[in-house]
Amino acid sequence: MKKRLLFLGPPGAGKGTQAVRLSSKNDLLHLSTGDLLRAEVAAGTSLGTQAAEIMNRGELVSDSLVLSIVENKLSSFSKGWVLDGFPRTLAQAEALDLLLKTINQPIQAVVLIELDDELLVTRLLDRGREDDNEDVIRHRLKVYKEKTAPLVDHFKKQGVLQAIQGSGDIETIASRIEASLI
Ligand code: B4P
Repeated sequence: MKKRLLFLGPPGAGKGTQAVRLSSKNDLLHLSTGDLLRAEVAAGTSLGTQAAEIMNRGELVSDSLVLSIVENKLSSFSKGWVLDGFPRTLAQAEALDLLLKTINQPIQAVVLIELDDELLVTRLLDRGREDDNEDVIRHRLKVYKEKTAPLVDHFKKQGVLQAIQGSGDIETIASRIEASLI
């Protein structure tokens, strides 16, 4: 199975849900920039205070802040990893390309989880995290389309993109993902 993976998709598509499942089953590092940022917020660090305000508006945290977090984690782990919610901008994708080249760990697959906007909104309203209210969710979808969706072409050009239909139950989607990674 491919072991250096990246999960891409709109907010609420299930990146976190599937990345946790796949990484624990296969002993891979799960690196979620959202979780790492929320840990900084919970710890009350100055980075967390800056990030909380941005996240609660549905905006993206700055590329430099996110990159510093990722570089530290990724360089120290070579068994395989699942990147979840990172990169989210072209600048982050280009920085990641460079980092992976330096540490000689190329991406083997980018799993794009696709789902209709209305289903995304319903799922996130059910989840009810601090940044999950309808106005903020719709703003996050807009930011996704503007800033993150261009990464689909970026990774398509690298020949690593696998699109997965994100509707259905969690197990069904997990099976689709595993089948695409053989
Ligand atoms: P993230 O933490 O990445 O969260 P997300 O995109 O909202 O959710 P995800 O797609 O992982 O959905 P999940 O599995 O939880 O980002 C939060 C914020 O952090 C961003 O808005 C941004 O501000 C900041 N941030 C993070 N990374 C950044 C970066 N690289 N650069 C800048 N800023 C960054 O699933 C959603 C819900 O659906 C859950 O409740 C789940 O239980 C449910 N669900 C999942 N699969 C389902 C299924 N098959 N059927 C029904 N429900 C399902």
